[in-house]
Amino acid sequence: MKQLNIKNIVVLTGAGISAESGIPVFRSETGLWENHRVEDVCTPEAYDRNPALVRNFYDGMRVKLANIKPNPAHLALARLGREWKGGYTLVTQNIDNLHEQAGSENVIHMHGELMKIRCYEDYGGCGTVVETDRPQDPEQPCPNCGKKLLRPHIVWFGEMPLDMDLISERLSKSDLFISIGTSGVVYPAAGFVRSAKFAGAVTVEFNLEPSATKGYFDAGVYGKAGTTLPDFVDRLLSRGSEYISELIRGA
Ligand code: BJW
Repeated sequence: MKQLNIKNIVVLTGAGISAESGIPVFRSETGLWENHRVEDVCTPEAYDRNPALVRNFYDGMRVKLANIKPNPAHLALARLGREWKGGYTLVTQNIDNLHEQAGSENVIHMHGELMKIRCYEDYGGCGTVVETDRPQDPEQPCPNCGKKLLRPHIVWFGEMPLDMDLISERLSKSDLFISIGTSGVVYPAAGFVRSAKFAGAVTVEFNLEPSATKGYFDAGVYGKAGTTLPDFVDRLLSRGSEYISELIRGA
């Protein structure tokens, strides 16, 4: 087997990393938008039909998020970002801000952010993004164009995820791709492991159980991310490529 020389790391996180902080995952018996049907809240068509329902849903989540704290897995990634000497990119599918609360910087939120609203381009808005920590007032004008067209800054099904060019560029240069707490069923994120493998990266997943894309991973670490990830980050920072070689040899 060729000698590993890991410089650039790309991490992808999903709902599972925030589960131990108390945010339910999407695809479980108790998850999935807390009894809302996905088509009632998570598509542009649903918003066209009933914007108040969709706004109220995200308003409720925003209020809950105010009392939720990062867990050891978020903290471990913040440490990795601070201490890794090579390139480091953290992409999250999550709309919560727990990575930032833990101290991670330059987080790429490919599915948007709960604490932001945006002037809706499809309705003739200008795309300006506004930070918010409160329930959305439909009468609030956009600070840039003045139109009252602000919507949750969330990527719904059928919409293009954010920062795809940047993510593709980072994946194409990755040496190690780490996926944490994602079921691997929602695209394009579910395809990132394949892109990373084509770029020659070693791939490792962290989950409670093998994900839908497990066949693309060189190694899997199964258990709660809050328990498994701090130890992994510790070893990666102290032993680098040598540790990853051992991990995939033992897989
Ligand atoms: C733990 C743990 C612990 C638990 N420790 N682990 C047919 C085929 C293929 C694709 C499509 C298709 N029809 C349509 C599509 C495209 C569609 C799609 O993928 N649909 C599939 C469902 C079939 N995708 C889109 O529409 C996307 N846009 C798009 O494709 O644009 C076109 C395009 C083309 C080419 C290039 C680029 C773009 C947009 C997707 C938008 C997703 N939005 C959501 C909602 C946002 C916020 C909200 O409303 O709340 O994002 S959906 C939801 O799923 C959310 C998540 O980010 C996303 C992924 O879920 P995630 O994170 O994987 O969560 P779960 O619950 O599924 O899994 C949690 C995992 O954690 C589990 O595995 C647990 O085991 C694990 N876990 N506790 C470690 N303690």
